[in-house]
Amino acid sequence: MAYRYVAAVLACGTASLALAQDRAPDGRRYLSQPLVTSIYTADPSAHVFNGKIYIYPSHDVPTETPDDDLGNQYAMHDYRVLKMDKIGAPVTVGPVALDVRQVPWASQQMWAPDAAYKNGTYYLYFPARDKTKDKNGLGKFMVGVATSKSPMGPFKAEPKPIAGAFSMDPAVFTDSDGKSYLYFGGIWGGQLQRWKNGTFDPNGSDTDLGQDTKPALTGKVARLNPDMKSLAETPHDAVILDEAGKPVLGGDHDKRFFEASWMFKRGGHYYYTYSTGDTHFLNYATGTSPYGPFTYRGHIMNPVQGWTTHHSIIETGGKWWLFYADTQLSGKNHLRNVKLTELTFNADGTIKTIDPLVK
Ligand code: FUB
Repeated sequence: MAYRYVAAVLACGTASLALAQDRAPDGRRYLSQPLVTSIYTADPSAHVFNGKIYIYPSHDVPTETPDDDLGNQYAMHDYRVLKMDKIGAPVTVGPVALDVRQVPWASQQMWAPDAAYKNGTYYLYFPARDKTKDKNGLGKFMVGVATSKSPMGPFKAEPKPIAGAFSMDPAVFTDSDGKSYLYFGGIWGGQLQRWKNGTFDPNGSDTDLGQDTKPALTGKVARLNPDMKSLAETPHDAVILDEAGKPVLGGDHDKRFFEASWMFKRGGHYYYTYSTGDTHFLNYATGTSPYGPFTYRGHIMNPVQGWTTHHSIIETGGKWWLFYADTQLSGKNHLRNVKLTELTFNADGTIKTIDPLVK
């Protein structure tokens, strides 16, 4: 078996957690190598601020908690920001940017974050369980915001979660007119199925949505106020339509929304991208408004090694880039490593599907 010390140079001299193998257990070769090996990272939200690339990932940590459908194995408690001057440059791993103990309302599970910049302030958006208890003895997922004068943090959390936002996986998109939108939501462990009409049902279903022949649950989108810390409106459904113009059904697991919203705009078209969760695809759907509806177009990426798949997409240096994660370093679902690869478009604006594992 061939081994390589991948990314050791990229990790700025910090010790590696593990050796990265060239090939997955099934013999296929990894398309890309981990960006950092000194800590475990996932759910990378990449941005270009002041000409540099900053990645806001989840910071995965070891736990003895076995895998379950609520995601209790994802026991993360803080965030660290990654920075690189340009694609391919060495990656700096920042110090702790925000810890759950510094968030007055949060109890545990600092899951996939995102960031934004406006008027000299950086905003970190993050989900975490609050301090209430549901039937499982766990808090409900809410979305918070923290601010800093530096893109690397440290960030100071607002005392309460963002009113009107809920569930998890926040992603902020700022349109060319300067208006910003918060996308959020995720089913199963993300509890989106428990929020009906904006109210949380503490005894609601964990995974059984009973939705197979009905329109699938959707991610949510709401415009942010100019303060970037509050919603300007009640969240809308980010509806995904199939090729026939009908809402994608809950039973269509290869197409329906599960988690990991990410919006970008290209050629005047809004690309709403997301994960299908239990079928492990990254998908995209396009529309003419940040609110949708969005028409399903296809897969951005086939399944990675590992259960989750969560990404971001940016344009920098004249090319488009997909940031994603797999479990190359650990082989464990909850100990992931972020990667990147180029994203290419066909002439008609469709995306060329990427295979993260190649023969
Ligand atoms: O990393 C924890 C959770 O797993 C994220 O919030 C989801 O998007 C999935 O990647």
